[in-house]
Amino acid sequence: MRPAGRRTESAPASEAGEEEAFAVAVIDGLSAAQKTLPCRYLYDERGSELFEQITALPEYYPTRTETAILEAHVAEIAGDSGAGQVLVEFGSGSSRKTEILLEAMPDIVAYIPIDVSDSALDEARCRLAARFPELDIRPIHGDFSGEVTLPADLHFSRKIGFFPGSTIGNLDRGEARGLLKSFRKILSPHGRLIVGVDLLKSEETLRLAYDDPTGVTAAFNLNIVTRINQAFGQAFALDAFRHEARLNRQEGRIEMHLVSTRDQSVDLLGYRFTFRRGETIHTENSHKYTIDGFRTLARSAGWLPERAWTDADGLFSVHELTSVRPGAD
Ligand code: SAH
Ligand code: AVI
Repeated sequence: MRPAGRRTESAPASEAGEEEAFAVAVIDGLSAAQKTLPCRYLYDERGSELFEQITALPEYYPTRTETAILEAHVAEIAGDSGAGQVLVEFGSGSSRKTEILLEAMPDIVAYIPIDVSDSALDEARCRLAARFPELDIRPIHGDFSGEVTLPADLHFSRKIGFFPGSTIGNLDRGEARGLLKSFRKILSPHGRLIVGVDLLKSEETLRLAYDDPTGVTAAFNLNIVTRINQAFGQAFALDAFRHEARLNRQEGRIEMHLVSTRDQSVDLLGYRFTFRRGETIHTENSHKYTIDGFRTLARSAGWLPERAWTDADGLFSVHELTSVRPGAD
């Protein structure tokens, strides 16, 4: 992973590696029986902008609800942060919720936002540096599910992890368990993790949140195809795909798909991918949990669930986890 805090270095080798990894993911995903693309590729500069627009939609309840929970319980959530601690955020995006925590944690010495979106990291770093001039901000550009190496000089500092937004819901349950385990190692010893988790709710609320009438979520979903076109040539006709949000009750998740509106073939990276009318590319899962369901998952990953906070309507939850067996597998 490439540190993005000091943006003086350019890393062509790493960028070439990233492009190759993207190409491999596209070829693998579009070759599968159910075509798929990894949802982290939704977040280039445009994708991050569109996600920010989503967070402001009246239909997209998670952001405002989680923000309100954090504001209402910040003193408890911040806990006894103690001097010299480091805040590590996974999938930090705009880092707006982080500001709530940082205000209540004046003793945090360093903040490490980790994100695949360079533009989001940059914007957040500039804004936070202006608001918290004493804070040492060390962004890491990369995939939080890959190998994450924190700066060596912070190795022995106590760490608090922050994983808001229900980004954990974008992984299936097995992957989420693996990710929670790996976060425990990253934050060890004696790590503490604050995780935002979206809750199961009515079909209507979920559908509207993931298929808003103004079409921002549709644009966010379609942007993954635009990104492929920009990286590898204008292979996809954008008007030949439409956004669809599907509720998968059995898996307890809402899925985003891009539906082919006609029979077509797409020539890309030396391959020909054929689509029947109605066939889809599955671009994202967003799993929803019950409070107990998430606590069970956390326990299975070696975390001890402590407090959980929710809103009056039971839409969203914020969990405090502590490390049971520091550093253990
Ligand atoms: N934490 C913010 C943003 C959530 S959107 C909030 O709560 O509003 C999800 C964020 O995670 C995006 O900024 C996206 O770029 C990032 N992201 C998604 N998958 C990632 C991955 N595998 N590794 C690192 N960042 C990832
Ligand atoms: C970042 N992630 C938790 C969002 C979600 O709700 O699954 C991404 C998103 N997809 C569609 N709208 C928002």
